Amino acid sequence: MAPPRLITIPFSHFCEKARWALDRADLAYVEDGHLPLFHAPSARRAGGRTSVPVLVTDAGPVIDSTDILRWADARGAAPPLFPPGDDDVVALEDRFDRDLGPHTRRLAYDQLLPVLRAQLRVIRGAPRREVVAARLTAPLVRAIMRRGLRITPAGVARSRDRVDEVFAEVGDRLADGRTWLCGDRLTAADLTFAALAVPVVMPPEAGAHTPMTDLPDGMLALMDRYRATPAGQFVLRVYATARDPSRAVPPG
Ligand SMILES: N[C@@H](CCC(=O)N[C@@H](CS)C(=O)NCC(=O)O)C(=O)O
Repeated sequence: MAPPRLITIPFSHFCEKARWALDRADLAYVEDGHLPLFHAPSARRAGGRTSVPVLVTDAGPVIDSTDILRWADARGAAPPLFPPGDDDVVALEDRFDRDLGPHTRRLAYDQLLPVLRAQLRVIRGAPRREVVAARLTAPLVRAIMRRGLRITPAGVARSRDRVDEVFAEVGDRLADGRTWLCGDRLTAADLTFAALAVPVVMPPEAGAHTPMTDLPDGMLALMDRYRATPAGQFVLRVYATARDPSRAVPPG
């Protein structure tokens, strides 16, 4: 039986969330990475909408990162990311998906789109032809992404507030000295928070898929700002202790 295919944008934090769950459960898969915009035909062909990750399995596509975590829970060897009956984990995972992921993404793209051509030189895991095409059409790609992600000064300010709010909430939860957000081991709440915080915290262990060189000053300032918070420190710790670096090999 062929291993499932994980369609991704390699540096997408929602894709990192899914990839981490599959790696952690020791489930085999083949990653099929694409650049943003170029990813859509593959996602659609696989039976998804346009968003990734999509896990293409023999039994059909698994279309959302949360469903991929549950798919991994049902098949993998690791203790489940969603402990049965733990509503707190379900609620936190959902909150981070809705109120953190879209906003860390907007803050990072706001900083990185102006240096798109330089970033295209360090991106790994996407087909060469897509990188060349994106480099040739960089102004158009930049404009489409700014419009699609609503990257405006007001949108960026709103996203900063939302990220601050979620980071403060997580910091409050950790203030009693606990190791994990819920219970006494890693769950979907920790994994989702850490993965969706990657665009603003940039833990080194995520560097195989998220390019971290040639970052503009604004991006470094963003990273310093969030790394300095208790929630940012938590992200660095979760990555250092729970993300096996031997699995963080870039695709292709
Ligand atoms: N709820 C989805 C969100 C995934 C998502 O937002 N993916 C982004 C990449 S970070 C994407 O594919 N955006 C392009 C698009 O929607 O066309 C999930 O958890 O899988």
